[in-house]
Amino acid sequence: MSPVSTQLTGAVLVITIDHPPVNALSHAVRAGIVQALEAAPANISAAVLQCAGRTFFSGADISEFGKPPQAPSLSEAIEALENAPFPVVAAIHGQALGGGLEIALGCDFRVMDAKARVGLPEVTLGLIPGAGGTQRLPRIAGMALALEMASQGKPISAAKALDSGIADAIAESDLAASALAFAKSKSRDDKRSTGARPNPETDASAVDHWRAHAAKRQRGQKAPLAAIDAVEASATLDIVSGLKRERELFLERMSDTQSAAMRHLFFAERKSAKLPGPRTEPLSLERAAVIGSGTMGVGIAASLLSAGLSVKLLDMSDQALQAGYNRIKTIFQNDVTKGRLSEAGCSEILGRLTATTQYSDLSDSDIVIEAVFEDIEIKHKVFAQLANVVGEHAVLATNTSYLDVDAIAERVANPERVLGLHFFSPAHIMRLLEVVRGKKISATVLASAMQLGKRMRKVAAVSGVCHGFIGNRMLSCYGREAGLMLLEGASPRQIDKALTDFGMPMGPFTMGDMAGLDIGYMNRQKLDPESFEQRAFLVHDRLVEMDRKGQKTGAGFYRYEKGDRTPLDDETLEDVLRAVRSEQGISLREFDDSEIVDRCMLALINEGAKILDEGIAWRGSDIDVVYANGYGFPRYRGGPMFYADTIGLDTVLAGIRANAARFGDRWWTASNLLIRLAESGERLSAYETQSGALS
Ligand code: T1G
Repeated sequence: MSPVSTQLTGAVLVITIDHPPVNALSHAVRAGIVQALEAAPANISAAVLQCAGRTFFSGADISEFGKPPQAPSLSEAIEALENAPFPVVAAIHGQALGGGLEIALGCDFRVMDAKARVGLPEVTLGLIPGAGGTQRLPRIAGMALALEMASQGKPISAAKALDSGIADAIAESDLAASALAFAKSKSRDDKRSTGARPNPETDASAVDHWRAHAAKRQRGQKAPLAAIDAVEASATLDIVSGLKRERELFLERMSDTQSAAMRHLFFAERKSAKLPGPRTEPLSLERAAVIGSGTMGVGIAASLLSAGLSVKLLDMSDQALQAGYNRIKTIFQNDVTKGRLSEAGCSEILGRLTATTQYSDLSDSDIVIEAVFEDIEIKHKVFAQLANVVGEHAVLATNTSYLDVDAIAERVANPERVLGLHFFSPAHIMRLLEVVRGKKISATVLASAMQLGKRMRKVAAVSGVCHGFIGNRMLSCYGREAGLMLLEGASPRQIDKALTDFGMPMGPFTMGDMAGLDIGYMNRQKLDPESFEQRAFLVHDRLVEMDRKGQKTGAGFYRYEKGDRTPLDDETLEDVLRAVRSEQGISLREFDDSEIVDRCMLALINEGAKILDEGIAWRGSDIDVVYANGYGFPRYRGGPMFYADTIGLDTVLAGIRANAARFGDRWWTASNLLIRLAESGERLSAYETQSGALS
C-alpha cells in the first residue's frame, strides 16, 4: 500500500505521506509524490504536502544508499514539485532534515509548526546535500546561513527559519489547518519556483570563516569543505549548472570511505540501543537516587533530571552535598543563560531535586546509582546500606569504570537487579553509557537500563564484566603501546601529534596530563603486576612520585603555565626519560608517525576483537559506538572495528604477527576471531556474537 494519499479540499489538493517511523524519502514515497502531482485534478489552485506521524520527512532513506538507484530520484521528485502548475505548500512539523528540507525548498511555500526545526545534517553522514539544498537554500536564505547550515549540519528553529525566509508562516497550533488556509489564500498566479530565483550574493568572508571553522573543528573531514564549495558555487552558476556541480561533489562524498564510516556509526548507534532476543517490558523508573556528590554524581544527577526523573542526591558530608547541589543548579542556570532552557523549565527541573545525608530518605527509589570513590570495599558498604532501605526490586547501579560488577552483585540481596552504568565525565554532556550486565542480571533490569539510557539521550552499549569493560580495556592496550614507544625513543610530543594527525582529539600523554597521572597510578597499584606491562608506565609512575601529576600540578609529561593548558616541552621530562631509559638499558631508536599509529591502532583492534570473541561485546559495531562516543575515535573512520575492515583484516593480522615477532607475543597474540574473519572474509564491524541472549 502506497505511503502517499491525497484528499481534495475545495480547490486544494492535500498530499499526505505516512511512512513510519520518520517519513524517510524512500522510493515508494518519492514515486507516490510524483504520481499524486501527475494525477492532480486540472482545476486545483494549490496543494499542501504534509506528513503523518511524528515528523516531516527526515531525509533521504539512508538504508537505500549503496543500492542501485530507483527512479524517481529525490531530485526528480523535487523537479515535479517545481514544475507543477500550481503552488505547493509544505507543512512542516517535527524535523525537516536533509532531503526533507530539500523537498520543502522545492515547494513554493513553507508553513512550520512553532516547535519544528529544519536542517541539512548530511555532513554528519560524510555527505553533502544532494538534492538541491546547496543551491536552493542560499537563494532563499542567503549565502551566510546556507554555508553554516550545510557545513555544520545543525538544524535551526522555526523562528529562525521564519526570520531567514525559509518559512513563510508559523502555525502556533493546528499546522494542518494553517497550511490548508495558507494554500487556500494562493492561486496558480502565486507559483514561484525556488530554482527560478536569482543567484544569491556571494559572501567571501562567510566562505572563509566557515572554511577555517571546518578546518579546525571538523579536522580531517572532507564533507564540510565540499558543502562549502557547493554553496559557494550557487552565487555564480545558474540553477542547472549549480545542481550539476552539487551532484558531482555529492557523488564524490558518497563514494568516499568517510561517508561509509559515518553511515555505519549512524546505524550502529541505533542498533547498540537494542537488546538481542525477544522484547522485555522495562520497569517504570521515575524516582532515582545518586550516591556521591562529586563530579560524576553531579553529572549523573543532572542527566537524570534532564530526562524527567526526580532525583535524591546523597552524600555523607554536608559540605560536599551542598557543593554538589549548587553545581547541579549551576548547570541548569547556565542552560537558561544560553537560551537552552526557560526559567520555568529550570525551576521545574530543580523542583525534582532533593539533597540528603540520610540513606533512609531513599526508601522509595526505583533506581539508585552510586558514584562514590573507586574502591570496591567502599562500594560494598554503599550497596549493603542501600539494600537495607530500598525496595527489593529497586535497581542498584554502580558507576564504576573498572571494578567487578559481579563481585558487587553477589553480596546484594536479589543480585539480578544489580548492574553497572558507566557514565563518562562530564556525565551530563558525554553521550556514551556503558551498560554493564552482570552474570545474574535479569532481562527486565537490563531492558530498563537501556530504556533509561535512551530517555537520557545517551548512546548506550552493553558490556559484559571484565576489567575496564569495553572502552577502558581497549584504552589500556593503546596506552601500553604509547608508553613502550616513549621508552624506546619517541617523545610524548611526537606520539601525541601522530595520533592527533590520525584524527584522535588528543594524544595519550596530553590526555594523561589532563585526567591526572595519579589516577592511573592508583589503579595500577591495585592490579596484579603480571596483568599489565609495567615497563610501559615506568615514566608515568616516576612523574607521579615527583608530584608531577599533570595539569593539576602544573607539570606532568608537559609543563603548563599558570592558568594555561597549553602543553609545553619540559627539560625535566627529558631528564626522567634519560634516567628510566638508562635504567632499562634501552638503546634509543627513531620512530616514524606511521609506526606510532599502527602500533596503537593494531593494539586497539586486537583487543577489541578479543572482547568481541569473549562475548563481552555482542557486536563489533557496539565496540565502534563505544570508542567513537567515549574516546573520541574519529567518526569519519567509523570506529576501531570499521577501521580494521577498511585496512583489511589480512593486513591487520600481518601487522599483529609482525609485532609479535618483534616484541614477543605476550601482548601480540592475535585474536582467534580476527584470524577466523580474516580467513572467511567477513567484516569485524558487522560481526555479532551468538551470546546476545542473556545467559
Ligand atoms: N533514513 C532511513 N532510516 C532512518 C532515517 C533516514 N533518513 N532517519 C532515521 N531512520 C530510522 C533509524 O535508523 C531508526 O530505525 C528509526 O528511523 C528512528 O530513528 C539527498 C543525502 C529524524 C532526528 O541525517 O537524525 O537526506 O532503529 O532512533 O531519536 O541531500 O532519526 O527504529 O530501525 O534516530 O526520534 C539526512 C537522520 C539523510 C536524519 C529522529 N537526514 N535521522 O530521531 O529516532 S541524507 C538525516 C535522524 C539526505 C539528501 C541527503 C533521527 C531523527 P530503527 P531514531 P529519533
